Amino acid sequence: MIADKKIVFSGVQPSGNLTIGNYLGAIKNFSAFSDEYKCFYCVVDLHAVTVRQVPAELRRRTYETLALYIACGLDPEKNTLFVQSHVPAHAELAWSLNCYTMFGELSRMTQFKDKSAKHANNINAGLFTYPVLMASDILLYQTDLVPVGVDQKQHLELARDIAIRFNGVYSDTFTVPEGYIPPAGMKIMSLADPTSKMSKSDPNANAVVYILDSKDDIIRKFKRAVTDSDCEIRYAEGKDGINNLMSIYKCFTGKEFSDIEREFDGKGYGDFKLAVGEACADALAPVRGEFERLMADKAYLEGVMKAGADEANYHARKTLSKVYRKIGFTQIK
Ligand code: AQP
Repeated sequence: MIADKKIVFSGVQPSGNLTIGNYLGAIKNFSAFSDEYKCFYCVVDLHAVTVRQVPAELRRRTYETLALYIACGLDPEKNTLFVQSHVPAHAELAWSLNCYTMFGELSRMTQFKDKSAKHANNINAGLFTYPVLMASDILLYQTDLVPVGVDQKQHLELARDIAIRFNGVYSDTFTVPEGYIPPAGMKIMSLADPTSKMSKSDPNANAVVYILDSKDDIIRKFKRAVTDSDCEIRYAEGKDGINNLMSIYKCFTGKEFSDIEREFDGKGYGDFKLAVGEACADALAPVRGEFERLMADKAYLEGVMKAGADEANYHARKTLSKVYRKIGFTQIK
């Protein structure tokens, strides 16, 4: 608790241009917590280097991700917005928690298996211990609730297991966090292969809709989306492409699947794809405008980063020194 409020933490990697998966599964839901909870939203740049990044691009995307947080409705006065590498306690706690996490547990993480397959020439130790850094991010703030897409469920469960294990050895130290996985938008799939997750690092730009894509690009990408040969707009097993488009349409319009089925009864996939593209582009247009305004004001973004880092550092250091005391590290004034 901070000032009688429960705590929310979440983060996004600046590892590419953000997608509507990142938006619908995570960022769009963040602002709903701002009034009731004390919220920490982080740009997790330390996580991003588990995959090779071009330094100048990583720097630019860190600013862009912060600007997108704000453009998507996160008010820096109400939320602590910060960059992970500005708060050294994340890396420090991760080292200690590595020693309370089992090799076997990390070996079972599906994201490690997926990313190792994708980056076979760079299966580094950071990729393997990524979930421990994520646990540290969450546990440092004594987080109660973590809003994430369903792909992060396994990592979140590991964070809970680490907290419970540490608390069991040393007495209560960490709050054991709960996940918040949004009912809609939990997993947005690739437009080219609707059986795999839409990811910002997908090399096929046509498979991915970026938050900052132009209206024309968004409509063009949806027009090319893979569907099926059955020509019926119906949410059903085996219709992965249509199910994905219906989920995206639902997220942007608030309509239920049954209403969508009625709306497009007797119509073809072409009409439906155009409607999904337009709903998506219209919903994102204000975000794009606000993003451009913010990116033109670097000094403002740096002010937000600095204020966020100061506040995050204060809370993170409190937890870290508690952890160090419990472990038995000596402390000097
Ligand atoms: N397709 C998705 N559907 C729903 N939620 C998603 N998220 C990501 N993709 C989808 C959610 O976005 C948040 C931030 O994700 P991240 O940047 O930390 O890493 P990620 O999950 O690995 O996202 P990407 O886009 O797939 O990045 P790359 O390609 O760099 O690995 C998380 O809450 C995630 O659930």
